[in-house]
Amino acid sequence: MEFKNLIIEAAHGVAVLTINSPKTLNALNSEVLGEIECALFELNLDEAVKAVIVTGAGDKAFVAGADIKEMASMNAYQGHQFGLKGQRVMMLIEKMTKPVIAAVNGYALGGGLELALACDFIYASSKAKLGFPEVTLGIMPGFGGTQNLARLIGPNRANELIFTGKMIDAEKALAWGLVNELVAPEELMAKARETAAAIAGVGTLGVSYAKNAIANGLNMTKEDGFRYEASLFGVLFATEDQKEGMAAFVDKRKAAFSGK
Ligand code: DAK
Repeated sequence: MEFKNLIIEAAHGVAVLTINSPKTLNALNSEVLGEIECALFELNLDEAVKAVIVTGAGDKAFVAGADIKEMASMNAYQGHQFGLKGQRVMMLIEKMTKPVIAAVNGYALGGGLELALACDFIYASSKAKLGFPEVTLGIMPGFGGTQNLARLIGPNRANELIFTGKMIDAEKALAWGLVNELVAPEELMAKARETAAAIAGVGTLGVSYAKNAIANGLNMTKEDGFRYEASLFGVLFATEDQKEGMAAFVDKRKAAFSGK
């Protein structure tokens, strides 16, 4: 499928989805959100893709938020539809059976930071700036930001970031645990690709079930989470990946996982 605002490349199990609307610093309008939803849906179904990287085109922005110019003239119905579309994208990333890495190459603001937070983890350029400017526009985060940020970095730091609307730099984002690692801008994609390739080389189903257990377990009591983990763990013993992974260890060879 062709997209007007996205560049999709896939090779060796790793797909890169680049949001490419530089005139608005890759801001998320209805069309861009719809394209991201379609692209992620397809990438999730594509068995050759084992890990996905989401990034922004250019060296200035990952995504500078939802498109303020489009939102400015929305009525309540359109605002509602827009919100539902954005939330579908964020939930889709969480429900995808494969890991999604955010490579934050510049501004990640508002809906852009929510997109990054919906991913399984974030690598950031040392020049990135992150924040939730919604309150400066008279609104609040609405694509899951209040929920995902507070769960990731705790309520107090989330409160400070969201209530002030101020941006933080990449160093502070690292210190707060918002991003996993800072990388020189020119090395960001290489780092993300290296990690995605490592994920693509291990047991597909083990990775997929681990993602499922972590995401769903966070909404359970610890005891229910343990029970859920045990069920998924058990299911893996009915898969070719488990047979192949363990046979390869015993035979002292590299496993060739089929994802089945
Ligand atoms: N939307 C539309 N256009 C944007 C944009 C945005 N978010 N961000 C930047 N642009 C455009 C600028 O208007 C400018 O366009 P022209 O004037 O050239 O036509 C171009 O991109 C370059 O931007 P600047 O000239 O401003 O570049 P600077 O380097 O000076 O500044 C900046 C970069 C990122 C600091 C600045 O552009 C900026 O403050 N941008 C806005 C950031 C922002 O406030 N983002 C948060 C948006 S609120 C919802 C759920 C969620 C949301 C909404 C609804 N529902 C449940 C309904 C989410 C809301 C948000 O994300």
